[in-house]
Amino acid sequence: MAKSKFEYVRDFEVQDTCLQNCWVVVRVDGRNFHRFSDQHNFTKPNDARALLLMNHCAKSVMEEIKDICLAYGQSDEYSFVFHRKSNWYKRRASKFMTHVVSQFASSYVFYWNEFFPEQPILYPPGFDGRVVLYPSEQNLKDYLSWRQADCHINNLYNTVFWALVQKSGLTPAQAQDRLKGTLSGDKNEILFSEFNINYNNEPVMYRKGSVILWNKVNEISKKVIKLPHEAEEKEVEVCRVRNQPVVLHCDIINDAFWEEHQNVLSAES
Ligand code: DGT
Ligand code: MG
Ligand code: MG
Ligand code: MG
Ligand code: MG
Repeated sequence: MAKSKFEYVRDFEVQDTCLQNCWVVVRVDGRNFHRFSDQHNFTKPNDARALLLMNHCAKSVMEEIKDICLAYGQSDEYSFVFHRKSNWYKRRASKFMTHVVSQFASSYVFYWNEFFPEQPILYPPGFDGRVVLYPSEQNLKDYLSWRQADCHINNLYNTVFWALVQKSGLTPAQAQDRLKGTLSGDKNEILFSEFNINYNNEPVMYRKGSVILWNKVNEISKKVIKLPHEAEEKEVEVCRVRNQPVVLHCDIINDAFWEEHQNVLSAES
């Protein structure tokens, strides 16, 4: 077919192929969720509804994009890891990033009501996205450890901060002042001695964030079949193995996690 004289504009598009053999991570993060969480009355420091909605959206992303082998989320962010051998959309970074972020954002609005039945969504939230390539398994594990360490540091700080504000009546400025220069041991101590809170007993989803992996489950469904030599139709049970994303709340910094889930990074697809 003859090309139009306009076709040349295609050449203005740039190649954005992700380097072969690297882990591709897409991280999405809520835009100005400081404001969004305030306006939608998220409980402080953690809102279980909001975190469960984030997990649900991440599962929905994985159901749509099977080349994602693992996801990790905390606060208003989620990281999606594409398998290093993935050739989805010929590894175009813009495809990876925009599909993940748009699927995530539309899911967030689509499923909002299920998680916030009493809180109408007041305006359309946005999410940013970025793509980062990690060339070695260790780099990828360190990336995920970095996000989980971030979760821990922020959550410990926020837990003490809001205890000081909500239970001791300090103003936010006073609480901030009180925590200035404290180490994590000091924060644990304040929680324990002043609020009788053992930080390690706080909900594990808040402390560790959420990891999503694929898990094989047996799915049993009923099917009506008609055998050629029988007059009547009959109902039979059909069992098939289905891959399903499952959410875990556990430590991913120590080797134990990777030893337990060796196939996650080694599988070819
Ligand atoms: P950004 O990402 O630069 O557009 O700006 P923000 O405001 O989204 O900043 P970010 O992503 O660094 O921080 C996440 C904000 O979301 C932070 O202000 C706290 C809020 N947030 C996240 N999860 C919760 C929650 O469970 N409860 C409450 N109250 N706030 C939360
Ligand atoms: Mg944000
Ligand atoms: Mg930010
Ligand atoms: Mg964030
Ligand atoms: Mg198209």
